[in-house]
Amino acid sequence: MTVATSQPGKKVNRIGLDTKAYRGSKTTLCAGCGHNAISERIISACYEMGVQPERVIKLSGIGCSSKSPAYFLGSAHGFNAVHGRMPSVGTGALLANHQLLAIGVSGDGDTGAIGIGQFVHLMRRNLPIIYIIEDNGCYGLTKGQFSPTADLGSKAKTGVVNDLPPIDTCALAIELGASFVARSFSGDKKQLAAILKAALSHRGTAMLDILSPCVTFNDHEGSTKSYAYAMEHDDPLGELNFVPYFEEISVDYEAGSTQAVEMHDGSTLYLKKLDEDYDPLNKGQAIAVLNETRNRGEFATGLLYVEPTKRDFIDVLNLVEEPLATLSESRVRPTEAVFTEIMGSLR
Ligand SMILES: Cc1ncc(C[n+]2csc(CCOP(=O)(O)OP(=O)(O)O)c2C)c(N)n1
Ligand code: SF4
Ligand SMILES: [Mg+2]
Repeated sequence: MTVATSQPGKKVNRIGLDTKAYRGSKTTLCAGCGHNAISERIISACYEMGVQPERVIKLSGIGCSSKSPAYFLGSAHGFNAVHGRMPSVGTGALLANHQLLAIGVSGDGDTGAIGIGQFVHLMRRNLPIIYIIEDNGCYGLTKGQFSPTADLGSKAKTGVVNDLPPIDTCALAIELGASFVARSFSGDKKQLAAILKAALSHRGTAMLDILSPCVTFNDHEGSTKSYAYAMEHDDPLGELNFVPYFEEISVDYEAGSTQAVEMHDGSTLYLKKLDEDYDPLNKGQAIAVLNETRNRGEFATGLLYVEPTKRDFIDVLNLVEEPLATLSESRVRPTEAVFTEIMGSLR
């Protein structure tokens, strides 16, 4: 277990750990890759929320994005699954021990192509997991082919034009039952920090689609997933301000223009609305706004949809409080008499 250090003058968080305890190995991704910026935000969010690293399980599939868990929370548990299979591995891990805090990192290819079947079932189960898609519109690891989130008409580095419409993973997740759905951009530190901290306070599936430019294969003119395009076409739904349950900060806000959403653990997310009267508790409006912004060639960012009190998969299954993984054999195995009775009833 990572032990709290109390050297004088050393900055530590609420559980006595410094930021080093939240770091992982040195990144091997390209310099400037959006995925690196997201790892940095995960490190700060976990530090600021006082997450115990050993309570975390990091999960991923295959891709540059899926390598990211190696670069944060070095003392957490980790499982780098087969391509597109992170949802089933995560489901198994959480059913065995639902006291773990699951952070999954996938890519737009890992999720939207080979993993789409597993993704849809994860969303409809509302498993308690933070599921991040590091979305660069291409298969970065295999040299930049279009992925299923690449926009119709966007251009690859080779000049090839994409002639298929994209899958909107946020619209899909909302439609299927995920209870916290947000979109952000790796270059927007403030928004991403608030979203990650709110996701850490949520109980249920928190699906975060984060635009994360691939500087090597998809950052040119004609791409709709480049840094330049993201900065020009990001349409934030409002300003987010997250206040964790352990901080007694009162936020000054104008009535009518700011909405307070109470999270599962008692933290509050304040949403200062911009021009639109957006309500993140309204599923239909979330889908409509996603469609409207996409039709304008823009992408809406911020908290798109939240249902803080929706029952998660662990509640639905009515699992016992103690993790199945640590229950004694005598509590998980039927006695010989019960077993004989069951077998008898099947004759
Ligand atoms: C079963 C299988 N099929 C294909 C591949 C080749 N492959 C490796 S990563 C990848 C796509 C990665 O794209 P994405 O998830 O978007 O991650 P990125 O590298 O862009 O972060 C593919 C097709 C593989 N490793 N395994
Ligand atoms: S190839 Fe692209 S996605 Fe992969 S590490 Fe480099 S910049 Fe990132
Ligand atoms: Mg990708």
